[in-house]
Amino acid sequence: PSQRKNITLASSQATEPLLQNTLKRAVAKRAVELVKPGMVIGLGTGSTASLAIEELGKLIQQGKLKDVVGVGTSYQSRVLARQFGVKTVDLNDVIHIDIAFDGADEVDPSMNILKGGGAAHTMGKVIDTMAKKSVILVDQSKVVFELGQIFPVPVEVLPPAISPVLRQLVALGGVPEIRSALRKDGPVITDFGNMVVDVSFPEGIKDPAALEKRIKLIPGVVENGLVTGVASSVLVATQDGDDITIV
Ligand code: ABF
Repeated sequence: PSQRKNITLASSQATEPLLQNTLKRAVAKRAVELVKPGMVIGLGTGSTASLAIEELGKLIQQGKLKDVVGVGTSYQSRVLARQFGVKTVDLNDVIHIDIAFDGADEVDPSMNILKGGGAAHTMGKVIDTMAKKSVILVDQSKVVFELGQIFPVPVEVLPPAISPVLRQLVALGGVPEIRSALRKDGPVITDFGNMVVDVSFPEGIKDPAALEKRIKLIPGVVENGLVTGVASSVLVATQDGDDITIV
C-alpha cells in the first residue's frame, strides 16, 4: 500500500448510535465510489464493512460494476456478500486484491489501526496487507490520540498454548482477559477454532509498531489486532453541523 498520509484528529466525542449508523452508512457509500469494474475487493468484517458490502452489492445489482468479485475476511462477510449479490472468490484463487475495505475499533493520527473487536482481525490483516489499497472506514468516534486507551488489544491464540501466552502478555506489561461469548458459558472461538485474549496496557501504547511485533513473536499467538504501516487511507465520517463530511 502506498500514499500514506496523516489523518487529522477529529473529535473522538461519544457519538449517538443513530448518528453513528448514519455516519457509517455515509462512509460506506463513499468507499464504494472507489471501486471500478473488474476489481477484486477485500470485504472486511464488522458493521461498517458490512454496510460497504451492502452498498457494493447495490452498485453490482444496478449493473454499474461488472466483473467485480470480493474476497471475504470472515464467514460473516462471505454470508453478507452472498446476501447482497457480491460474488466471492477464495483468497487462494486470486493473485492480487485491488482495494480492501475494513472497519476499525481505533485509528490514530498516523493511521495505525486497532482491530479485532469482531475477532476477525487475523484474516483482515492478511487481506489488508495484500491489497494495493487498504481503505479503513470509520466514524468520528474511532479517531484517538493513542491506540489502546479505549479498547484493549485483541490477540488470537492457539487454545493449547493459552497459559504460556497469557504469561508472556503479562511480561509485556499487559493485563490479559480471555474473551467470553455473550450468550454462551465459554470463550469466543474464532473462524479458525482459536481463542481471543483482550489485552489492556495500563502504561499506554507509545510505540504501536513495536508492540505489534513483540506480541506477534510470542509462540502460540496467531495474530494481534494492532495494524501498523498498512492502511493507505482512512475515511472518517464526521458530523459537521447538519452535514456529514468525510475526510
Ligand atoms: C472489524 O470490525 C474489526 O477489526 C473491528 O473490530 C470492527 C469494527 O466494527 P464496526 O465497524 O462495527 O465498529 O473490522
